[in-house]
Amino acid sequence: MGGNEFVVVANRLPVDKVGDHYEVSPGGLVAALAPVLRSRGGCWVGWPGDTSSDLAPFTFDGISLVPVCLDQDDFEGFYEGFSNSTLWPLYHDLIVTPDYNQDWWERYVAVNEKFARATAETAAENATVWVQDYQLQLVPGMLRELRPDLTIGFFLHIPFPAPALFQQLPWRDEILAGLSGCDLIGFQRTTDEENFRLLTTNIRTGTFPISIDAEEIEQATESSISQLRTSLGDPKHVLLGVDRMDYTKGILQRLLAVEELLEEGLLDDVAVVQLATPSRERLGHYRKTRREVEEAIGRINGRFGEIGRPIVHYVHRGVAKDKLGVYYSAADIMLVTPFKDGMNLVAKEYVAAHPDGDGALVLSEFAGAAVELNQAYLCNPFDLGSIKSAIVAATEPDPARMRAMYDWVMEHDVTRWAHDFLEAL
Ligand code: GDG
Repeated sequence: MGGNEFVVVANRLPVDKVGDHYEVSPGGLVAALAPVLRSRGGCWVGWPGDTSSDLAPFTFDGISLVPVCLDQDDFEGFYEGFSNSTLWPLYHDLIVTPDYNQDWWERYVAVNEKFARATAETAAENATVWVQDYQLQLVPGMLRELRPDLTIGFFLHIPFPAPALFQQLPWRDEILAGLSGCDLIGFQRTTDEENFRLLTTNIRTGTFPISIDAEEIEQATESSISQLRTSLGDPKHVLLGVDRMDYTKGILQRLLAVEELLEEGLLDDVAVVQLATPSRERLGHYRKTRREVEEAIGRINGRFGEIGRPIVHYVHRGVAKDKLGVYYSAADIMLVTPFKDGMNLVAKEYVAAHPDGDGALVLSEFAGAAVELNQAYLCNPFDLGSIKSAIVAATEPDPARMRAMYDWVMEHDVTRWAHDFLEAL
């Protein structure tokens, strides 16, 4: 037993190793939980992000961090395998086919055990523990066994699938047993919560849509915006996509929609900026997604671009946070077209960058964000015609719609999300 009254357990620690030191990894979750961790004398249990280090607990920026070290086999079986090749596609409604592999499952159990043990050792008597996301669904049940005194919450950042899909999982009973160690499970949308409740009703659940650190989104200056637009050739319409390079995000579909609009002469004088952060690059489905996206970009530029003036401006690297803010501010139309997404914080960040009501958000109905941002230009990403119509409508946006969404996002930020969950817990 340790001395921490509040423990956050997440797959990743909120730090990245840069050279031989650590830096806080930017993200809303850290921003929301850091004040709670500091004021309640808490700690964060998680994996440091590489398989080489055997790291002792350390304090960073006033937060105590408890590393759970993973070796290469853990990384491949637990992380790349069961988490990202089984659960991720299954919970995103089989956009690609999940692989069911007994060895990966055994690694998932073993790694969840490591997390549960580290948490049990660090939590004070009667402490509150908040477990995050699909990688750690067995931790609540294991913790309940080790430490019956704890109050345990769990939040699922990704969707929860319909029972008919979930029941494919050979280890469905074990996952449900793991989650039933919780005092409260939080979901992004009521549909996720309802899907879960069709399987079991004796666990307390709630819907808590996650949000962003709205104050952190800085309004870009006029000069940085006009500089960016000039570098794009001063087009009439700047369209923007910002995503991890993931098959759930529908990046190819939005490019195909733009291509058809150009072909039909329904859109012109346009520049598309697609920022895509590299993600899970050793997995075949991710490599295929990247290949298809890059092929489409090449084809669109070849067909409709001019020398020195491509249609699609593409970056396959991480972009600095302040730079991202300039892109959000400069974009006339934000394209968020996932086939399925727990929430999609990019949609909320874009809205927060438009306090004056300018800009337009094209948003998939299948993103959790569509529940709150229902004033967006909604589309069905499985229907190219629907994406095309939403883009065309967004070229003449109604500022009242953006203003309403802006007010909503400013009121419902990530601090409120964390507060609401912890209150309920
Ligand atoms: C999962 C769920 C849910 C992206 N590129 C860069 C960059 N980003 C930042 C964005 C945003 C975050 O990454 C992405 O968050 P999303 O919510 O859009 O998507 P996932 O990574 O899939 O997150 C999702 C979320 O968890 C939270 O619960 O909303 O549904 O899938 O904040 O700004 N940041 C920087 N450079 C980049 O190039 N600095």
